[in-house]
Amino acid sequence: MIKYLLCGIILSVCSISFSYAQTAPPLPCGPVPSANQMRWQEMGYYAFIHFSLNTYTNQEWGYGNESVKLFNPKRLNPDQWARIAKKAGMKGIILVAKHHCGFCLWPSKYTDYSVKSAPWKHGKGDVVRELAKACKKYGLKLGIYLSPWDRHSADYGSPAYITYFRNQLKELLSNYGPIFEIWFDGANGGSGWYGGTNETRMIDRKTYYDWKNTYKLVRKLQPNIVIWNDGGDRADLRWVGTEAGSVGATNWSLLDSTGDVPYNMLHYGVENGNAWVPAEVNTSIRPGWFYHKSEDSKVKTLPQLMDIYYHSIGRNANLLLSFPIMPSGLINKRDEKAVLEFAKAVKEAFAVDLAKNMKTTASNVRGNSEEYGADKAVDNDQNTYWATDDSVTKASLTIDFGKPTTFNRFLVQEYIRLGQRVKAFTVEALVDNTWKEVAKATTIGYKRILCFPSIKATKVRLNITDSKCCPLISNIGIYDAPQILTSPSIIRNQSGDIIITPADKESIVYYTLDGSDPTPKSKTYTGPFPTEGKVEVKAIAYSPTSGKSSPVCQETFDISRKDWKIIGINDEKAYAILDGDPTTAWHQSSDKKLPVDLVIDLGKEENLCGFRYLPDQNQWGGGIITNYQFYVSQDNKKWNLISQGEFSNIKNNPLWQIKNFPAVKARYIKFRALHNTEGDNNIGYAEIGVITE
Ligand code: FUL
Repeated sequence: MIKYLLCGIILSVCSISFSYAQTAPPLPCGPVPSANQMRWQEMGYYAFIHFSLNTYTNQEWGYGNESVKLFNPKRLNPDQWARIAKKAGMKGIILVAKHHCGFCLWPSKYTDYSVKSAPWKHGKGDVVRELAKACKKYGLKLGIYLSPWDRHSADYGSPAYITYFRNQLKELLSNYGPIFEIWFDGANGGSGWYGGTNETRMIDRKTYYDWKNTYKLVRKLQPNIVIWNDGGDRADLRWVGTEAGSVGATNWSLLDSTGDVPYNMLHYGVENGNAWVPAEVNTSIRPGWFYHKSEDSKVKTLPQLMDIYYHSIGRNANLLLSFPIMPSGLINKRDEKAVLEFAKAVKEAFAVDLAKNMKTTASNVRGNSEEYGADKAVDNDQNTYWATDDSVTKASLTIDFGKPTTFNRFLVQEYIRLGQRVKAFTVEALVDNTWKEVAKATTIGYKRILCFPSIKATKVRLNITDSKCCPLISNIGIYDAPQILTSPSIIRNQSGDIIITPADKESIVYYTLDGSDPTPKSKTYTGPFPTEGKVEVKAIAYSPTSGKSSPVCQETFDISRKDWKIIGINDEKAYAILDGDPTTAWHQSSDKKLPVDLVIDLGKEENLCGFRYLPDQNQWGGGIITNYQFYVSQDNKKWNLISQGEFSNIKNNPLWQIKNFPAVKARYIKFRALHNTEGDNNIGYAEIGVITE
């Protein structure tokens, strides 16, 4: 009897410990997010506000000597900014409180270079306070961008500036309520006004700001904050290495967060990084960060914004979308329209989750326990998840619609509180009893969305083909997003031919040359056609099957470049810079030491009033000119310098650079590169153009 009793006890102890081992919660796999990072991750997307003296000088970077008297917005209304952000579904607003020029949007005690010296509200205004109030009213969180680089301060470069910088941080983090994020821009050091010295001051980005102690101060004043910095220094969030609006398709929320972090690591994260540093994609709704009237026609279109959405939020990142405020103090109507259309389209795309509460099965369930069952991935609860046994790193989960169902989006989320795990996965659809692969990807993270052509299937299978530890999937969503047509691209080659390319083969392209918006009644594009002189081309793509049109794409071209000759260079490839195609580039031979000249014969005398330069668009191409001189000549002998300066922020945002000057007649132009972003001899160009009267 005692023998049986003992056996029974041993057996039940065994079975208790056996089932305990199988259903114990998974252990963390590598670094995990902090509570602040987790709260931030769930915010998804939020607004950025760029407004400063640059708004009044039409610049991207102020030099630091711009007059505070320029700051006099007639209709400044942070309530409008917050109302738009709220309506667009955003969760917060980050305000550029001080940009590189040093001008402060709040009445800082530590400088006169602020709103308190401006005519606006007779020096009694405080933009930060007004925005904090508006955010509160709309239930939005407030964030602050404080530029570490200050081209106004006489102390910049010395220890005294660090005291000044920290004093400003104290003001901003103590007087305006809770701050969810602080942004420390990576653009640091270089030329500036610096109290009238007009010099170049370089600093060591790693040591100068003593980030360790600066962060301590930040966390003490705002314990719930997340700190953004461009990579190293153990910040909470990282830059993604580009301002174009995308993070890598492989995106680990991990980084080796010490030392300098190269661009490619910022873009993709580091699989076995030692710190949790998730990605924030920052981009502007227009090409530039600050308002330029000339960009009114360049507000990002719906398909462009949707691409940004899928390449940020859809790739395990948050999205920080910037609005350039107009001189009046308001967000432009076009930007408002664009963001609201975008928000509506996102809502429509993800309105009906076809996977919700569908029948699920999995190849493995942790300890066969209900707690970790496959249904936990479709139960609409972020806190439950499907998990496998610890030893499993390949597994699949099948969703049964019960009937043929059409879809084109697959959304999947990991339970990241226990780390980011999945390294590779595929999505398959059961069509006519055969499994077809519809998408293949690498990382998942907090949220991954895959887009593919619409498919009708009865079942969908997620195959995790590789994972760092057992996978934990908290959510799967399947959607049938409405089609959104991408605008065609328009270029003009050197001979003057207009070439219009639709994004897909099925669309028909319609265009106009008279400034009117094209419709399916306009001219059909059948192939390149010749043009002379200045032209404005507008085009749409139209889908005959859905009857939908893309947004209008609009390009204006100046004089034709047919007779232009590049002088003194024996390399036919150089003509890539005149071919109108932004994807082709040419680099001067690297044995040339800076300054390097590019001389062009325009073929005849022209009435010039500006020039345009597009740097190499290949992310790794280099050769981006930062400082230039522009000369003109009638005879290729006597040259007149008519424009010189910097291309601000060209490294992070390599856009068309447009420089205007008083009209001048000339037949020859000389574009001189004085300096590039890397400080080497590589000088490249994607395109060069002139602006004529
Ligand atoms: C960059 C800055 O230099 C730009 O002007 C802008 O503020 C952007 C958000 O960050 O690095």
